[in-house]
Amino acid sequence: MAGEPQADCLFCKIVAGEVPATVVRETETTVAFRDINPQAPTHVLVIPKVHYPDAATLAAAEPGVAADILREAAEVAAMDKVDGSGFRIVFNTGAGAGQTVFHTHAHVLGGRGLEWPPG
Ligand code: D5M
Repeated sequence: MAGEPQADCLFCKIVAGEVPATVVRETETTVAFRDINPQAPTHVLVIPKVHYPDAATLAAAEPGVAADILREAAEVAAMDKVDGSGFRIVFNTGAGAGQTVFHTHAHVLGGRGLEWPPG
C-alpha cells in the first residue's frame, strides 16, 4: 500500500531503528539525521516516516507531510545555526538528478559558501 514501509529500503530501516543513524530531530511524521557522506559542515537528511520514492510522489499523496519536511529542514538549519548565513534544501529526484536512495529525503546543506548552479 502507498506509504507503507518497504523491506528493502535503507531509510525505512533507519525509521524503524534497524539501521543506526545520527538522528538529530524526530517528529510524528519525520526523522532528521546526519548524512553519512557530508558535503558541507551541516549536511542533514530529513525524511518522512512514510515511504514514497521521491519528493514528487510524496507531495502528490501526502502534501502535509511534504510541508512537514520543509518545516523540519528550517528547524535543522536553526539548530546548527546556519540559517543566518544561508542554507540549501535539495531533493534529488530521479537517478538522472543523482538520487541514489529511493525514499524521499531533503538534503539540508549549510555552513559554507554554496555555489550556483550546483554540479
Ligand atoms: O542521497 C542519498 C544520501 O544518503 C547520500 O548523501 C548518502 C546518504 N546515506 C546513505 N546511507 C546512509 C546512512 N546509512 N546514513 C546516513 N546517510 C546515508 P541521494 O540524493 O539519494 O543521492
